[in-house]
Amino acid sequence: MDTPNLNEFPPAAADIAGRWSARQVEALFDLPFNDLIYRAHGVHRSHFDPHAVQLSTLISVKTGGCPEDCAYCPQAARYHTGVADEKLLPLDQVVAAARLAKRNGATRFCMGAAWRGPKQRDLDQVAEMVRAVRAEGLETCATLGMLKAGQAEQLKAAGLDYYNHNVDTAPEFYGEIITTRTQDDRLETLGRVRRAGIHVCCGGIVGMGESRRTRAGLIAQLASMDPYPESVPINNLVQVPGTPLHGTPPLDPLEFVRTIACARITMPKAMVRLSAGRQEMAEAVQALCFFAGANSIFYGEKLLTTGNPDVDADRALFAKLGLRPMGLPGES
Ligand code: SAM
Ligand code: DTB
Ligand code: SF4
Repeated sequence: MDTPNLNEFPPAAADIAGRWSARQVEALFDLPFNDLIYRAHGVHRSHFDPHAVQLSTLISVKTGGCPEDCAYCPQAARYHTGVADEKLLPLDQVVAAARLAKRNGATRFCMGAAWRGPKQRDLDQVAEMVRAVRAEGLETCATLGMLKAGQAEQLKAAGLDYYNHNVDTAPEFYGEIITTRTQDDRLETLGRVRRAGIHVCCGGIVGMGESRRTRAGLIAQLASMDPYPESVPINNLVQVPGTPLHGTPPLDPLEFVRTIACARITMPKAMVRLSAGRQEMAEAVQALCFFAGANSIFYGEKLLTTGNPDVDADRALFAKLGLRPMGLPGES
């Protein structure tokens, strides 16, 4: 008698409407590793040049002192992590950092602020930063927390290309990580961003002690957004002493690769961003992530407050793997 193929049950495919349930994504996670990354790589190749990786440089324009309680975050005022509460950076410093990022080969500059959401005065200043960075010939991205009515439109008018706002984890695990705002609050901001015509950058974090089912639930939630985000950052938790999640057993690196592969299969045309956690990740694991469909990274020695591989290390890795930086849209 033929042995039933358990990998086909439940089917590792979306439903007719293209939506993915957590169970369907979990079936992808459960595939033998080689089957999963072979499939992901095929999807990747049919939509993208497999040798091109998009480079974004991050800057923290407002660091620390955040009133939220995100259990992973070194910038939450309530945890004692040694991150000081700083003022909004002056415009000239932001422009100087953007010029350097461009000279190093980045095509996008992402400005992050440790706010629950921007006050109107703050937003006016960030809009000036967006204008100035765009005038340098870079794509712009901002991550400022929750937006109120009209704020996304103001950012769009200033030339903002992307807004990053993560759902962070699957709905059933979210309350274990953040209590000061709900996932619905986040979805509301994402709706405002989408309606203002700004590209959506939305992803999450793994390695927070969640189950495989929860990781599958995160990917299913992102993939079922209509449309799914243009950019999907997958962060591996950077454990910072003083945060509640410090000391969480680390995720098996191959499970991280599986998460990237599932994001690629379920969101074939999205830029899948291999985000936080690269400094702690072996080069061979990063190489597997690129094979499994990751095609963008944060580039430059710092994320917001924590470290990232330096430019020379990434250039050497790209040379070893035959990868090259992706140009701006419309450039060859
Ligand atoms: N305050 C804004 C917000 O939360 O939307 C914007 C900045 S916040 C630092 C941006 C994202 O960084 C978070 O949503 C989270 O996914 C990610 N992040 C923060 N701390 C992290 C850590 N320790 N490890 C991995 N990702 C982290
Ligand atoms: C995202 O998903 N990851 C980036 C970016 N969006 C803003 C932030 C990672 C932050 C890691 C911790 C830190 O450096 O403070
Ligand atoms: Fe504040 Fe953003 Fe950090 Fe949460 S992730 S504590 S909102 S800076």
